[in-house]
Amino acid sequence: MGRLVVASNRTAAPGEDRAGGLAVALWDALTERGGLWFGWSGEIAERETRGVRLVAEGNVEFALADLTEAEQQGYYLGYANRALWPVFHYRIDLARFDDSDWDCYAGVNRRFGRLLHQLLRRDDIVWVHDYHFLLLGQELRNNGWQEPVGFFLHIPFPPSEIFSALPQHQRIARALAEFDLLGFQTMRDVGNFRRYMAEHHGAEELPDGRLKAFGRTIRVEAFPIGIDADEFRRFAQGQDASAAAERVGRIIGDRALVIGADRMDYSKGLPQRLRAFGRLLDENEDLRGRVNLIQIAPPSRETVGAYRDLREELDRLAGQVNGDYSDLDWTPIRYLARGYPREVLAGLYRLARVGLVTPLHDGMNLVAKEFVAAQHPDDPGVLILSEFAGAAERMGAALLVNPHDVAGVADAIRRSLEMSREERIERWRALDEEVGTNDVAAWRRAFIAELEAIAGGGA
Ligand code: GDG
Repeated sequence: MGRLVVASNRTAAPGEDRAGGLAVALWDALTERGGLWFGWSGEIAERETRGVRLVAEGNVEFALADLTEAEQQGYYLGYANRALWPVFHYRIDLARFDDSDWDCYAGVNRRFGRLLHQLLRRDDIVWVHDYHFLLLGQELRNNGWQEPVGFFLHIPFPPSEIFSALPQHQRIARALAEFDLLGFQTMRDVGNFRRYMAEHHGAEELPDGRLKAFGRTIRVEAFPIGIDADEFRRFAQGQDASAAAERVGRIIGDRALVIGADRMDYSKGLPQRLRAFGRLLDENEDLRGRVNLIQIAPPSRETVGAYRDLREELDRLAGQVNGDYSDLDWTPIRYLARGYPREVLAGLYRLARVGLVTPLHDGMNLVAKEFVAAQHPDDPGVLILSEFAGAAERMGAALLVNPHDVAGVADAIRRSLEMSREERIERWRALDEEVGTNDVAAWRRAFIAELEAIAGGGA
C-alpha cells in the first residue's frame, strides 16, 4: 500500500493548532498508513524560497512551503478569499475579480505543484483539499504525474449561473477535470457541478455515474464531512465544559440560553441572526428578561474589507438590540468577538436550550453537528438549522429555517423554547444517530476507499 499524500493550504504540522476534527481526521489517516502532508508553512518569506521545509513526526512527514508577501496578497487574500470564497458562497456582489490576483493564484498552484511533484513516489495516492488548490491536480499532471489524484471541496459549489460569473471559470473547470475523484459536501453541490459541466463543457454522464469531460473520466460524488462525535461528547461532559457552563449559569440564572458560535464570516448569516433575536424580543413581551443569546464570533480574515464591514455591522446590531431591551439585571445579547477553547464551546452547547446555526450558505457546518453531540440525551436542546447549510441535507430532524426570513427564525426560536421534552428527545435522537454514524472517520475512509479503488483500476 502506497503512502497517502494530503495537500491543503494549512497543515497540522508540529506547532500548528491541531484542535478540530478535520486536522485530527487527516492526521489519523496519515498515521494509519504513513504519509506526507504538504501545504503552506504559514510563514511569509522575504523572497520566493525554492524548496520546502521537511519535518517528520512518526511515520508522517510534513513538507511546508513559504509564501512571499505578494503571494499571500494575491493568492490567499486575493483570489482565494476575495474571488473564490464569495462566488462559491453565492455572493458575486462581494467578489473582486482582479487579473493579477488570478495570475498569482495560478502561479502559487504551479509552484506548489512542482514542489509537491518532486516529493511523490510512484504508488502514492494524493488527496488535495479545498478552494486554494483548484489547479493543483493539473499542475501535477503538467509535471508528469499519472497516478490518481482526488480533490475535496469543503465549501459549496454554486449553481452554474453563479460559478460561470468567475472570469476564469473555464480554466478552473479544465483543471478540475484532471482530478480522478471530485468530492463535494452534498448532493446539491454535486448536482450544481454536473449541470455546470454539462452546460458549459458538454460533459456526458456515463451509466455508472462518472462524468466524461475534456477527454477525461471523473468520479463526482458527495462525501458529507462529519465530526469526531465521541470526542465532542467527552468534551461536553468534561471538567472544562462544566466550569464554563457554571460560569455562564451564574450570570444567566434560570433564563433560557440560545447559543451561536461561528467564525466571523459573511456566509454565516450573523446580522440576520441578531435581527431575528431582536424580532423575537419585539414580538414576545413575555420573553423579555427570560432569554439570552450568546454569540461567539472569532474574527477571521480581518484585512479583507468585507470582513471589516461585517464586524462594524455586528457591533452596531448587538448594541442596538441591547440598547433597546437591556434592563438593570439583564442584557439580552452577549456578543463575544473572540474565540474560546472547544471544551468551553461544548459546555455552552450543553447548557443551551437552543443552538442557532443559520448560515446563508455553508459547505457543511460542523457547529451544527457539535451542538448535537454535546447535548444531554435526557434533556437535549433544539437545533435550529439553515436550509442552506450542507448539514441540512441529512439533518432534517432539526428545525429547518430560511436564514433570510427574520420573522421565521424568530418564530423557530419561540417554538424551540416551548417545545416539549418528548419532541426535543425525538428530534435529537434522529440527529445524534446521523452525527454519530456519519462521523469524520467515516468521511475520510469513504473518500480514501474510493480513491484506492481508482488506483487499483477498480473504478
Ligand atoms: C469550512 C466550511 C465545512 C468556532 N468558533 C470557535 C471554534 N469554532 C470551530 C467550530 C467548528 C469550526 O470552528 C468551524 O467549522 P464550520 O464547519 O462551522 O465552518 P468553516 O470554518 O467555515 O469550515 C464548512 C468545514 O470547512 C469542514 O469541511 O463544514 O462549511 O466553510 O469546529 O467548533 N473553535 C474554537 N474556538 C472558537 O471560538 N476553538
